[in-house]
Amino acid sequence: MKKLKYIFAILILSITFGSCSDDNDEVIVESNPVEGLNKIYEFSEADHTVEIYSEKTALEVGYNEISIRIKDMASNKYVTNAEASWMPMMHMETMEHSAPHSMLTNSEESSVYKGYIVFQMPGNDTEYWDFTLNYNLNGQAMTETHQISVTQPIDGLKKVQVFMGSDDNRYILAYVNPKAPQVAINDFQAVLYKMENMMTFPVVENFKVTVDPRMPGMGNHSSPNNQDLTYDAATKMYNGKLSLTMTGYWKINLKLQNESNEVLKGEDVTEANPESSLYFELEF
Ligand SMILES: [Cu+2]
Repeated sequence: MKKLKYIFAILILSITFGSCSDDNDEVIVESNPVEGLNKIYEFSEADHTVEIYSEKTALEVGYNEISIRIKDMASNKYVTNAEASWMPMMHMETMEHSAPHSMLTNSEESSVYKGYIVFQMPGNDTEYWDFTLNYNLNGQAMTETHQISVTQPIDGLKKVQVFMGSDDNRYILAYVNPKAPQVAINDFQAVLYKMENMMTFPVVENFKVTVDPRMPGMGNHSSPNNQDLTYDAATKMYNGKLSLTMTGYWKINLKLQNESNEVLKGEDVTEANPESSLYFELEF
């Protein structure tokens, strides 16, 4: 998308300038690969700086897209061959555990290492998160661990569920999209992980999550044309459709089903049962 915009900008510029002068074919378009993102951390070392960006203003419980840039102070350039990787870790009073996370990739923008982390819980006065970054800088392997702050979402709405399924496995289901919900049929996206142990969270493939959005403040009415979340191997995420017929508070009732359509968590919404024990919350 960014590349497309870039190409578009060049196209427009070349048309604009190309038409009035011939010697102006060296138009330099400054594109900012972290435009619109918030720089939430900057870790300065003697010879380089690590910048951490997020769409949000802070790291929150739930799904967080994170972009990282490493600036080499000697050349004053952002590093494009860092082969960066990361490992989030929570240090609790009685134990340590990691969090579901993607790999870091700079395939979109060569100087931006992008990925996501699903934080299951916030830090507090005595328990904290950090992440270890591994990368190459001028042929040297670097490892750095930085403490980070993870808070509950400012809006207080539930966007991640950590739960035990009826198969006795522990799962983590996190809301990804829509980021800006509309009164429309929205593209709905979520990620699902199994907690194998404190450090290992494999992506769960080929399960299904049924979708039943309701407005509890308005007689618990539903909406038409929702589509259950199904697994997409290309993105390793679950895609479906979320129909929102008006603005306000919605509870998105969910049911997790395995490949045999056995329900592992959640219940149908009925007259007698107004909500599922598995849900996300939305307000817009
Ligand atoms: Cu924890």
